[in-house]
Amino acid sequence: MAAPILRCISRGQGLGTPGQSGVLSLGLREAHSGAQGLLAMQKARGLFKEFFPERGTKTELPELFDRGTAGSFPQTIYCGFDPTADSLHVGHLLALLGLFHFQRAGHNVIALVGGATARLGDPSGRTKEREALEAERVQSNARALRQGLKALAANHQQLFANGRTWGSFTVLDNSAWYQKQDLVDFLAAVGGHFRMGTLLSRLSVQTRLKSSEGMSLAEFLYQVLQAYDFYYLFQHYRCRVQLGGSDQLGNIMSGYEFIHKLTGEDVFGISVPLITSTTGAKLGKSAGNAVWLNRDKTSPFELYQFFVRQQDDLVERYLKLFTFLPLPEIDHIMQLHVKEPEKRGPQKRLATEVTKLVHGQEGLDSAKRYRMITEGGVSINHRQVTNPESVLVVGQHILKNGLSLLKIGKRNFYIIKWLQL
Ligand code: YSA
Repeated sequence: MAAPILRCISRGQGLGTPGQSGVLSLGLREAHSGAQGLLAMQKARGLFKEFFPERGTKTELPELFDRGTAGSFPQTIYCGFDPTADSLHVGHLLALLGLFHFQRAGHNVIALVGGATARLGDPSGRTKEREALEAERVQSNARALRQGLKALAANHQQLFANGRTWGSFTVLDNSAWYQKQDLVDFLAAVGGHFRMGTLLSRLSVQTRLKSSEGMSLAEFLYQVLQAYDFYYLFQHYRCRVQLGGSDQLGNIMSGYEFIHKLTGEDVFGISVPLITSTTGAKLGKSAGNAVWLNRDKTSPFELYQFFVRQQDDLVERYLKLFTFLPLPEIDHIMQLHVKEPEKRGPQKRLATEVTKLVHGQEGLDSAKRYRMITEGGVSINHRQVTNPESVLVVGQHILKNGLSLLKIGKRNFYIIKWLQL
């Protein structure tokens, strides 16, 4: 039997129940925002939306990232991803970019795969209960997500680090600490620290309780597990900040309350805005509108096209959210766009930056080749080929003498000699 998990922690002073009103949403106070501060900068880009709690009891959130404050550097920040599918998607990418910004500033980040939590299903932002996932399916999804997270972190490092020292990027899975956890031990040690009134007051719970379907105990307990994860990472990795989409704020608050109650220490939550489709639905698997980061599900070309198709009114916002381009460069790109809107310069730059980050230079090149073909830029033996998946036919694309004349763009001609037909 696993040992009781909360044996060695001391009970700190309690803190009431901060409601949603404790969220600092309109802007960091002057004192919080050193002009160049990481938080203020990401707030200006629109990436960081809300900070919670508004005030710490001993420390303020910006102080955590201040190199001048003794003992505060580097910090550890985490964000969780439930393996409800076998790939990350564009919505997840925004939370990951939030982690990358911290990593670039020298902090250590943790991407936590919810191999355990995905079995329960997070009710946040959902009107219906998630279909229960079998353990084996969750395990194989979790494997795929861990791989996807590592691949993205490696791309990010390879493309942008240029020899600079960044913080670490660690991938963990919460099944590691729940797998051998005895249920009675867990409830006895953790359960007493959560108040039903507070748990019930969460928006995710209220919405579901009012729905005709109601809410299962598994879903209701989800926030307790997420809160415990935060506590676990605080204890083992000194992690003081949890980042997530704004649908995660309720769960993050539960973690804050739990940790603060047990240890008296300050921890914080940061949210990123939710990316929605043109109909306003959150982009993701549940709404069936996910744009996947795994190339077998959404090819590099399709990912590129998703961003190249963005409307003018969104593209500047997305350049700030999804790329690392400095703000003055984005301003410049937008100014050029006013003069030559038909060139769709900002859309192409956005698509290029995101495709490169997700699929590397090779993926970007492949997306551009596909795009050139679909736009009619390639012909073989004077016939346009517009389907990148076309099979070459002897007698048509390959002449009887074993030659093809390939034209790419307006001026590039190649003669191909096929050695074996
Ligand atoms: C978090 C912490 C834990 O200790 C354990 C598990 C979790 C996972 C969390 N409860 C969850 O279900 N997240 S998620 O898998 O649905 O999404 C992962 C992250 O991407 C979340 O922060 C979520 O808010 C964010 N996200 C998903 N779709 C998004 C989005 N962010 C912006 N726009 C979207 N469309």
